[in-house]
Amino acid sequence: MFALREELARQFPGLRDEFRQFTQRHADTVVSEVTVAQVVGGMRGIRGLVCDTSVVDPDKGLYIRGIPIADLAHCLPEAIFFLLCAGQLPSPEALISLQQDLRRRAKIPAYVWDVLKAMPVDSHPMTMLSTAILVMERDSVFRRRYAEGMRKEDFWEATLEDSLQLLAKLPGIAAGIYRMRTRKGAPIPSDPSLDWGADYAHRLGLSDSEGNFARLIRLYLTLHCDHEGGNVSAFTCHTVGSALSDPYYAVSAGLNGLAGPLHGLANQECLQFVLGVRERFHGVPTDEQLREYAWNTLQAGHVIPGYGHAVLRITDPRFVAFRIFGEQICPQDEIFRIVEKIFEIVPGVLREQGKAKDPWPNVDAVSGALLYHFGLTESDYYTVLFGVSRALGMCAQLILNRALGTPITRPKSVSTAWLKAAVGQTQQAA
Ligand code: AMX
Repeated sequence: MFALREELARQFPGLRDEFRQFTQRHADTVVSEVTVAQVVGGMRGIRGLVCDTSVVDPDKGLYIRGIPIADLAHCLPEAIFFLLCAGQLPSPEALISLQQDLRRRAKIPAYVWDVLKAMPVDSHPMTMLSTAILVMERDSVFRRRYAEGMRKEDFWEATLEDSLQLLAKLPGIAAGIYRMRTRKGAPIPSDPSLDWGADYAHRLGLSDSEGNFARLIRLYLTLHCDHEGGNVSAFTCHTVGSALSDPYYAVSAGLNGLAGPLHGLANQECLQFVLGVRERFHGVPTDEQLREYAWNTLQAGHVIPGYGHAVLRITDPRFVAFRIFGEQICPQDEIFRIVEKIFEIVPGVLREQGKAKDPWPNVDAVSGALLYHFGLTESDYYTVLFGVSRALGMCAQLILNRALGTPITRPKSVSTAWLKAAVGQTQQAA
C-alpha cells in the first residue's frame, strides 16, 4: 500500500469527479425538512453537511470510516489519522512512513515557547494550545501557496502539508503546556523511538514503569479522534476552513469550541464531579447517598457532567472502551469505583427526571478518572488531551473538504418575525 500522500493523490481526483457528478445529478432532491424546533434549537438533526470521516449512529455509536470505534481501540492514533483521511488502515510500511514523516516535522519553533511563556500564568491550558497553533500560522504552506496562485485541485495537498506539520508538533506543544502550567519543569525532548501517542505520554513526564500510562494516552487519542462533522469543534473548524482559512486558523478555532463546558470541557467537570462525590462521602458512596446527591445536583439546576449526548442514545462505546481499560488496570482505584457507582445510579435518576433525551454516559464520564489514577490530576488540562486527539479528525475533515472542493459555508438565518410569519402561513394553509 502507498504512503498517505500517494494514496490520497491516487484516490482524490476520482472522488472529486464522482462527488461533482452526483451533486449535479441530484442537486434538487430533498433529503431533509426543517422544523421550528430545529431552527431555534441549535439546528439539531438537520442534514445540511457532508462528513465522510465518521458517522455517529444514535443507537450504535461512533463509526470511523465504517468501522465501529470499539474495533479500533487497539490501533495507534496515527494509524487512525491514515484511516480518517484514506478510508483504510495503513499497511505496516505506510504506517512507518507516516510515523517517520511526523517525527521529521516534530521540532517546535522557539517562538512558540516565547509566546506561551509570555501568557498570563492563569491562562487556561486550552487558551495556550489554541494560541500556540494560531501563532504557527505564519508557517502555513496553504496560505503561501494560495497567495502564489495554487490550483484548486492542489488545495488538499497544501492542507495535508499544514496538517502534518501541525499534528507532528501538537503532542510536544501540549506536553510543554502541561509542564509549564503545573510547574513540572522544562519541556521534555521527543524520544524518536516512540510512536506519536507514547511520545506524548513520555513528554508529559509522569512515571510509567509498566507502560500503562502510554497505553492510556494512545487509547485516549484514538477514542477522541473524530465525531462526525456537526459537533461544535468540527463544525467550527469546517466553517472557518470553508473560507479557505488554512488549517492553523481552522483547528485553532475548532479548539476554542471544544473548550466549552457543554463540549470538550465536560471531562474537566466530570472529574470535579467525581472528586466532589468522594469528598462529600469520604470515599465510595452507597447507592442511596449517590442517588440523593444526583437529585440535589439536578435540583440546584446543574447538569450531571459526562451524561447525556446531543446525538447518542446509548452508553457511548468510547466510555465502554475506557471502562474495560480501567477494569483491567485499576479496578480497585477509589475514583474509578466512584465512576462505576455513578454509572449504576445516574442513568436511573436522569430517566426519572425525564428531561435528558439520553441518560447514558458519554466518553467524558470515565476518562478523567483514568488519567487521575496515573497522576495526571490537573483536570483543567484534560481538554488539551481531547484537543490533540480531535485535531486528527479536524485535519482529516479539512483535507477531504479541500479535495472535494466544498464551498464556503453559508446557511440562511431568519428573523423571529420571519419565523412567525412562516408559521402563520403554514397554519392558514392547513
Ligand atoms: N444532566 C442534567 N440535565 C441534562 C443532562 C445531564 N447530564 N443532559 C441533558 N440534560 C437536560 C438539558 O440541560 C436540557 O434541559 P433544558 O430543557 O432545561 O435546557 C434537557 O435535558 C434536554 O437536553 P438534551 O436534548 O437531552 O441534550 P442536548 O442535546 O441539549 O445537550 C449535552 C447535550 C451533552 C450538552 C447535555 O446532555 C449535557 O449538558 N450533558 C452534560 C455535559 C456533558 O457531559 N457534555 C459532554 C458532551 C460530549 C462532549 O462533547 N465531550
